[in-house]
Amino acid sequence: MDFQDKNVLIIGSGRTGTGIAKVLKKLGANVLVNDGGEESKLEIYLKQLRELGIEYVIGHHPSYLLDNKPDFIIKNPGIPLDTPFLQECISRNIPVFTDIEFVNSINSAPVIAITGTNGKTSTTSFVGHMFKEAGRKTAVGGNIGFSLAEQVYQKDLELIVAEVSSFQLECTKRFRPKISLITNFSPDHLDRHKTYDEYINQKKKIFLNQTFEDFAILNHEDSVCKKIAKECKAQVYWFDTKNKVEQGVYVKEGNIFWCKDNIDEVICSSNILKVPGNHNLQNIASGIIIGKIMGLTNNQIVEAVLSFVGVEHRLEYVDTIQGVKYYNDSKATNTDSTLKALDSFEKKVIVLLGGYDKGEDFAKLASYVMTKAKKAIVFGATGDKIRKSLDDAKYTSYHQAKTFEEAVKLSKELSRENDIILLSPACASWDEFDNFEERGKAFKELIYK
Ligand code: UMA
Repeated sequence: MDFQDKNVLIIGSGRTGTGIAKVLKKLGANVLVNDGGEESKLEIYLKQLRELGIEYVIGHHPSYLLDNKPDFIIKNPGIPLDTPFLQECISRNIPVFTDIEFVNSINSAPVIAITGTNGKTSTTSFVGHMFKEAGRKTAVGGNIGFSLAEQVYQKDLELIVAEVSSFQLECTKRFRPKISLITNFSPDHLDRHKTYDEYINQKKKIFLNQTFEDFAILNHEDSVCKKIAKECKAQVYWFDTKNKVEQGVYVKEGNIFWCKDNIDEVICSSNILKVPGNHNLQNIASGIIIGKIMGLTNNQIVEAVLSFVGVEHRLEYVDTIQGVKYYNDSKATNTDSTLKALDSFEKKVIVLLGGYDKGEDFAKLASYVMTKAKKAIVFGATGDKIRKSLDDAKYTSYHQAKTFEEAVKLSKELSRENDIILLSPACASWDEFDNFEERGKAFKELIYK
């Protein structure tokens, strides 16, 4: 698409709205940004808009913004589509998209798009790392924390690696990555998508526009992936850490194998990974498929596996203080992610659980805490709800703190030498923080206080 003189209304600044506003302005569009938040809290973004002479309206979403009918609207993925203002846009036949729809209009480099309930950030990081290490000019962005539009607005790019969320996929029409990858499925964001089926429907959009010239990578250990595979028109590759697959990557007797056209070859041993847990093995296995499809050599792939140490806020080892090891897994914003974190440790941990209530059920988490946690500290908006689930599971080694800060303090007081303290909250951070990154950073400061 040519953006010259297009009238674009961007709803919601943040990293995404601001990023795409800046890029579209540079590409000749007439851009107006509208954010319903408080001006004082948005200064970091408004400053960037002013610098490029981009106009904005802040504090509310007035209908008059639609009077001269923008060509289209780009909404921040954080804003639900059922917001009255967006419903008004739709009723006035103004198309509403998210930023990822335009990635190939900004840069024509092949897009590798990665989604799934958990592991998408780690997988995206690994894939980006692998291509950068191999000397390919690669942009990494999207839900991982950087505006995709800004990352891809550069010359001579060879590859775009995008982490995409259900919130971003929700408003896509033509988004068509060269390679799509779904890590796994479990119920998440039900407050937003209402049903699990609807959440799956949004995620599926990652491959629905693909054709046989494209590639779709799916998790062979995931029942939903297996079910939706028949809807893929792209060439399907599988990853599995337990059983052999016909085409893709699998793990057998401690070795990672690549299999295509009935030929199996060992890539490397699975024990060379620096990142802990079977879920990380899955992430790396899926990433290796991308490396192979894109023509990396086995040596290049193995070098990347050896040098990949993981992602900040994702089972990140922080420090050992007075014999207590601290891990920051603030990115675990749902129960499934926390179950995987608890599974990654051989010994029982002291786990911090709580935060914003996304409507999840904590019964399964409680049963895991029973066997995997020496102690649990529950806190924040979901503190009472998690406590109730722990009571139902007859788990008694828990303590409750009102705030996140109190929870970290309490965990330190209760710990003994050789303990592991794991922040893996199973909830979003929005009751006390703007995002999980802030929560993770706070954790990394509070452990020294
Ligand atoms: N707003 C309005 N009107 C409304 C509601 C909100 O104008 O009715 C405004 C808010 O005032 C705010 C903006 O919309 O200014 C939304 O800000 P934000 O902080 O939610 O958005 P970004 O900074 O652009 O962050 C987004 C993603 N956030 C969400 O999808 C909720 C980030 O994903 C992503 O890293 C970032 O873009 C970079 O591209 C975070 C996330 O939690 C990590 N994602 C979910 C997940 O991973 O599960 C989907």
